[in-house]
Amino acid sequence: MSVAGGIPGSQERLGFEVSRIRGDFPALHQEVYGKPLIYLDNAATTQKPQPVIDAMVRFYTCDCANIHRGVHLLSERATRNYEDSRTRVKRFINAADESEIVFVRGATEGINLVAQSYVRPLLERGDEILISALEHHSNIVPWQILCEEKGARLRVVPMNMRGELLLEEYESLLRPRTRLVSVAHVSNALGTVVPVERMIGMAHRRNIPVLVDGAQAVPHMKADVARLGCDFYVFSGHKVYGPTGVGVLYGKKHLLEAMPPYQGGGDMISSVTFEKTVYNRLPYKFEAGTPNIAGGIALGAAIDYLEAIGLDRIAEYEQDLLRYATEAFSNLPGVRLIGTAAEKAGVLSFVVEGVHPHDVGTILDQEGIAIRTGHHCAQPVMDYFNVPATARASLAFYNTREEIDALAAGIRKVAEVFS
Ligand code: 7TS
Repeated sequence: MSVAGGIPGSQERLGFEVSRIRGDFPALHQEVYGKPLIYLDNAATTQKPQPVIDAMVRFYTCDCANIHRGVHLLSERATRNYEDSRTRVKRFINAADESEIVFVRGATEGINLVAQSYVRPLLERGDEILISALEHHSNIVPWQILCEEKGARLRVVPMNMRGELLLEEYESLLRPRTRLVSVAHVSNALGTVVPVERMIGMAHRRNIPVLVDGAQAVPHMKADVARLGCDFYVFSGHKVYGPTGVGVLYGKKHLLEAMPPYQGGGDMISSVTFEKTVYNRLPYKFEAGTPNIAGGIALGAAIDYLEAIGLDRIAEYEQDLLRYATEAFSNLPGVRLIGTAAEKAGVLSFVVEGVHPHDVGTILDQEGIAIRTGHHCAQPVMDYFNVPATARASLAFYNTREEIDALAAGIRKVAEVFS
């Protein structure tokens, strides 16, 4: 591996020590095709800092045991570390209590859990579930499955050509039969920051509960469930510099209490006979089977890492980088940004005139630049903007202005190759 990550220069902006931060991410310090890796696919998944990797290694090296059951020391240690992580998550999103933090596989599983355990028992023919036009498939398909089964209707809040939701239309879609609003906090395909706080207020005035899909928000801004007032909030560990296979469902305690278990198995019970099972208390009622213990512990390490830098400083740095990149894109001939909302976070979705996004991605890859191309699991967004796919560069706080310059140069090269 050659060291290409610690590019010095103008990135030491805003007192944000990006070259030191880059030093914490081993994967950034490699070459691909003989070029320094420029990793701009952070909305798909983020690279991991050394403390997160260390936490995984430490678990498997020293503390490997199952949790909540052993009397032996290793199991006690593993249990304590896993539950400490839950406390960190609670603090991180400002939940009231650890019992409101359910560890799941990721945002997708969190949404499916709410669909199956909260909405399914109360949904009747003619009821409505309200989502928005900018959702990821994870926040569309679980509701479609339910609506189909129950004869309910999926309603969609429309957006404008900048990728902003239309709040007047939203208000008119909050109806007596609306059983839940489920909306992204930040769009993965457009970068739009959705005004969820306002939308939750509007829904709550009509006693409609709200789930917020925070998969793309938590990496970029302080997500405060108490301030938002949301009823449910989900996010994925791997998008916040933690491991894959672990995520979080936050739910208000009284709602979680009333919900039936999502899956049956070990750990979610308090007693079992062949006649009757008594379920465990929250949050274990929703955590059947051996969980991703190493992942849960390492997610705690990721949160520690983020908090040590500070979400406010991360947001400030990334907003500066986003402005810089947006300006750079405006000088690229034949390039159109898809998603130009007034409030955005970390995503530049774009098309290059006359070039298929996959070709854009392939040529950039040869330059060592990793972006994502395709529909980003948000096909309705692509349909709305009348494009089959986009190329998407998504930012993290370890990215630099120099990397944006390299991206812009790469896109110019794409345009030249195809002209
Ligand atoms: N919700 C949003 C807004 C997302 O962006 C994603 C993943 C998910 C839910 C699902 O997360 P998971 O961890 O459960 O898979 N988004 C992306 C993406 O934009 N590129 O790859 C995955």
